Amino acid sequence: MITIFSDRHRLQSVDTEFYRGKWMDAFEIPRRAELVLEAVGRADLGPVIAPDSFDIEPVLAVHDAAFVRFLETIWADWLAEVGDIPAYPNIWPPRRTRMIPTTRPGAELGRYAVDMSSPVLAGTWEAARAAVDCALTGARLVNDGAPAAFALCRPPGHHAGRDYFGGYCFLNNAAIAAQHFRDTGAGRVAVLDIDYHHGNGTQDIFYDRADVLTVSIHADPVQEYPYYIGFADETGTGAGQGCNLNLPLPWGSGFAAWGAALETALARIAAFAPDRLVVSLGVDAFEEDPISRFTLKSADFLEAGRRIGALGIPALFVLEGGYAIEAIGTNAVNVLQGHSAPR
Ligand code: OKP
Ligand code: ZN
Repeated sequence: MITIFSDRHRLQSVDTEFYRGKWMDAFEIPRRAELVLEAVGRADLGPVIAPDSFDIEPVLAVHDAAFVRFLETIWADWLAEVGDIPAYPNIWPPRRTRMIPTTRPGAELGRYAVDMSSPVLAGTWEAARAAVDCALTGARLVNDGAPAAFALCRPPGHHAGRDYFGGYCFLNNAAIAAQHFRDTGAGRVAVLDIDYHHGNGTQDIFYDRADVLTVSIHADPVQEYPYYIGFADETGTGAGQGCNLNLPLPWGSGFAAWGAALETALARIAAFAPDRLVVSLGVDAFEEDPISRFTLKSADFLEAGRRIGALGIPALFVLEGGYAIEAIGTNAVNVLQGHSAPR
């Protein structure tokens, strides 16, 4: 399996993040991607290539144009007004607000940001674009006949919606790849999100569509980020009714419950009979993950990969979360190796 990796991911790097009222050591750090890359090498998974450069069109196919313009330009505005420090919102718009454009970067950040976990830096736009390029290059490899490819994306993407960012995510790499599959001949595409956190951005992007099935296994949003969204009764709207499946599980869930949810997810995907599968590959359901509360073991990720592989659908894996530094590489590569294992 080919891995697509760009070292431009390092342009998104902070030492601390604001969490529960304190500045803590950041969880979403460049080292994560380097460790996954090392594990790919150790496992002899296959070649590692740099991404091709794609233009902005596939990004605009899923994200709002004004939001994309904001992401591209906000750093310059922040730098001019505030200086060379990470850019955070200083207000969020309340309900029933008119959302009139402002001249101030701190207010524009609040218009589009959902939380405090995703500061914009000098290199954020370039890093986010590089991650998109990795996903699109992987999609191209799958279109060219590869049974699977691994986009080693960082920053992650699945919390980025049509016109919002947060949860360490700026552009939705998996959704952009899924839409690209549609735009290059796939009639139906499924996105399976196995990250511990609900793939709210991906759900948002495809919620009213029948051509892209979105399925997510995640912690109950009553207890866990991103909260408010990801409940089992969210099944899609309009033409997309029935094309979103949420499988929330309570804190403490292990492979007994998680593996059963995966079976439900895979049965739904098989019934949908997609031409392409995008897997939002977060490995933060791991028992040692510092911000998560599921109890999967490293071997469970191998089994998950095997079961996904048994679908026999050409698949693009897109890295999302996973914060247990010592195990993230093993766990991500276990999914990929399970997927490639002969059956
Ligand atoms: C991104 B991905 C921990 C609290 C939660 C945001 C979590 C984003 C998870 N600092 N902050 O889905 O792994
Ligand atoms: Zn996550």
